[in-house]
Amino acid sequence: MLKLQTSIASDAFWSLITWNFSGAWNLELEFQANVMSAQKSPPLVAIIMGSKSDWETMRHAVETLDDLGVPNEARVLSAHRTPDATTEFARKAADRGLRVIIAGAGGAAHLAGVIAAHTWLPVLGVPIQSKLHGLDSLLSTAQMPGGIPVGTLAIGEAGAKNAALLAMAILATSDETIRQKLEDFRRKQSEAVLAVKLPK
Ligand code: RP5
Repeated sequence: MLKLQTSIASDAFWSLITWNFSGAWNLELEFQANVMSAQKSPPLVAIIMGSKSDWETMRHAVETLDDLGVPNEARVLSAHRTPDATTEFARKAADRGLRVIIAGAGGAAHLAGVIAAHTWLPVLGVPIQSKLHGLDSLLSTAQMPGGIPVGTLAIGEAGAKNAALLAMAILATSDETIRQKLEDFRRKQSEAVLAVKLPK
């Protein structure tokens, strides 16, 4: 009997090979494979940004998910400039298999709130650094009236990176592979901090 198990993570490896001999000649080969690349798997996280000019910030969310092997998609949609397409995206997101949406916008940043209004999926907002140092973006994203939540992260690059990690934490509650990757990331991060050598 041959049993093949796969999961969504990107790094291909053969983690367990167990040979079980039962009866006279019955051979059971059991192995676990983790062979599907993040790029080929259906996206679990969408990274939406209000403008191409947001990419330099939002790419940190994309790169974090790519580095940790979480299938994702990224695109520009604007609450103001493409309202119909934004609404359509949000309405269809859950049925497409997406599980978390990250939305980054700057200025009068309504993108995360508009998306959240049209989906039950968790929406994480990233305020983009703006002409007002991102405070306008932060308040526009965070100050949702009660009833439609947006989980708002820090302004700029750190917020984008943390949005990806928080998306992973949400997925990790029901995905063992992603939980392991998140824990590995945390462990390596701690090791790197403890290994720092100061000039003195
Ligand atoms: C927002 O307006 C975008 O999210 C962006 O942060 C800001 C400025 O957009 P551009 O004028 O650079 O396209 O909708």
